[in-house]
Parts: sequence; structure tokens; C-alpha cells
Amino acid sequence: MSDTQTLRRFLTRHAQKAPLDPNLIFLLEDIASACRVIGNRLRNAAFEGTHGLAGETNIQGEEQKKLDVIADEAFARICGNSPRLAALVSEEKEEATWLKEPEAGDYLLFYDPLDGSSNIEVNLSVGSIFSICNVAIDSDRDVLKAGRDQVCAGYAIYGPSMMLVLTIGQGVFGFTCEYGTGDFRLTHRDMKIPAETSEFAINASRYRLWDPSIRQYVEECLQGLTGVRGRDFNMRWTASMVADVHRIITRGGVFLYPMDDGNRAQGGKLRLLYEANPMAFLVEQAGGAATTGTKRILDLAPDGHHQRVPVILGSEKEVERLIDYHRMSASQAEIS
Ligand code: FBP
Repeated sequence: MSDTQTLRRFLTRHAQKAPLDPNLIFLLEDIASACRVIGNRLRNAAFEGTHGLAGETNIQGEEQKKLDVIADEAFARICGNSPRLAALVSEEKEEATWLKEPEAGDYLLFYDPLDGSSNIEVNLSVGSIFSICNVAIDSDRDVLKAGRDQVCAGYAIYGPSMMLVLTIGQGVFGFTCEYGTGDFRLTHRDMKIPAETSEFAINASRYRLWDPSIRQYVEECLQGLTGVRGRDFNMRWTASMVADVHRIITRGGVFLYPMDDGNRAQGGKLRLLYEANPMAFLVEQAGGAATTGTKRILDLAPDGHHQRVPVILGSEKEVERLIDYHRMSASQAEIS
């Protein structure tokens, strides 16, 4: 393979072309180190006895896995040393962890330390998701940042190979962790999501809970050649958002975790600040689209650290179709 430059070389070269704060480079390198540690702990979990539950419940009311706690500690310990990092907002912690008195230009790190953790013991791909925003003014302790204010977002995927996929607002780049050296090397340059796709991802076991717009979309995909879509569709669902989104960024597709009768009271399933926002930024940077069905995810104004939202993202044409179906079913609901 041609020029598989390291993450550091890629970022410093990038900094030569466009101003990139060295402190952001340090923070990204710390995030890469934390992900490397988490990847190794996942691989050795059977030997270290770290599979299974930690015996605690997190702010989401979910039983924490031992590896959820280990991953959260790795992020806090390694990234906590980053020079201009003012605060950490973790899926596993109720409140933000402030590391210093915030100054304008400092960074805020939002993260899901171990996404898809229900897949660990069955040895399926899991991941870590992160999003970085700036502190706007001195002493500003507001962490409820809109997705469009992100300066960087990414995820690590712990699968057949360990990868780091990120954007700093100029396209999406994938780095594979080289076995032996532990270096993250550039292997996927300027990743793009095809606008057209014949693959959708949704947890179909929730069918009876879906709104009419989602049912219509999925039924038409299932009718395939025999229906209005006039072509067959494939379905995939890994129950690990990182793995599903990585597949979509790699070969296209559409991912749906809509609001339904089972999660409407919570506002949806997936969390805005450290799941929906970073994935929406990456998907848009890769030429796709990301919506709640009625609003662009990156334009949402967060109202809480662990706010949940409906998520529909991926190949542009399919996302647009789903927005149309939401609009149509809303207008039908008005007249009926
Ligand atoms: P966490 O594992 O971080 O709580 O993430 C939630 C998640 O596992 C997503 O990764 C995934 O897309 C979804 O929940 C799976 O939901 P379900 O269990 O309904 O299939």
C-alpha cells in the first residue's frame, strides 16, 4: 500500500496546509492512545477476567459492563492530561468532569467509551465514539453544544482490525492500527458514502412500535423488485452503532433508530452529544445526510447531557426519501 502515513504525520501535514491547533493534535493523539488501550483490554478480556458486569448501573439506568468502566477510565486517565482539555462528558458519568477553569479556545470532549457493549461477550465488533467542541468564552461552563459546533468527531472500531475514523471538517479519513507497532496509519483516504444504496439497517424486532413513515419505508424495501422501489434491498443490523455506521461510510446504506412507541417517552434511543452528533458530522463530511426525520441532527439545540434523539443517517437519497415520508405522514395526521 502506498503512503500509509501515521496519524501524527497526517495531522501535522494537515496543519501545514490549514491552521490546526497543536493542542487539538495532542488531544487526538491522546484519544488514539486511549482507544489502543481499550482495544488491547478487549482482546485480553478473557484472560484478565474482565468480561461480564461491573455490578453498577450508569446514569442511563443500564447495567455497566466491567469493560465499560475500564474504557471510561482509559479515556479519562489518558485524555485528562491533554493541555487545553477543559471538560469530559461521558456516557458513563451523570455530569461533566471539569479538568480546569475553562478558557476560550479550550476543548470539550464528549465520548461513548464503549459503544455496542452488548456485543462484547459474543465477540462482535464494538467501538468508541468521540466528539470535540471548543469552549466559546472564558469561564463558560456550557457543554450543551450543537452538532454544527463540533471541530472534530470520530470513532474507533474494534473489529477484525482496529481502526480510527475521523473528521476535522475536511473529509473523513480512516487509520488502521498496525499490529506490532500500534501505529494508526492512514489506510482509507477521503471516505465517501454513495448517494444511492440498497442496504438498510434497523432493529426489525421493533416493527409493531414504529410510526407509519418508518413502516412504509421498510415495507417498500422488503417488497424490493415486486414493489415501488423496483429493486431488492438487503438488511443488516449489528446492534453496534459504530459497526453499522462504519459499514455505511465504507460501502453506503442507511441506518435507522427512529423514535417509536417503545422509546418515545425518552425521546428516542441514541444519545445526541456523544452518539448522534459525532456520527452525523462524519456522515455529512462523507457526503451523506443525518436527520431525526424532521430536523437536521447537527442543528439540534441540546437540552441535556444524556438527551436521546431519533437517528436516521447514511446515503443521501434514502435519507431524503425518509424525510419526505415523515412530512407526508405528518400532513396526513393533521387532516385526519
Ligand atoms: P451503547 O451500547 O453505547 O449503550 O449504545 C447503544 C447501542 O448499543 C447502539 O450501539 C446500537 O445501535 C443500539 O444500541 C442497539 O440497540 P438494540 O439493542 O435495540 O438493537
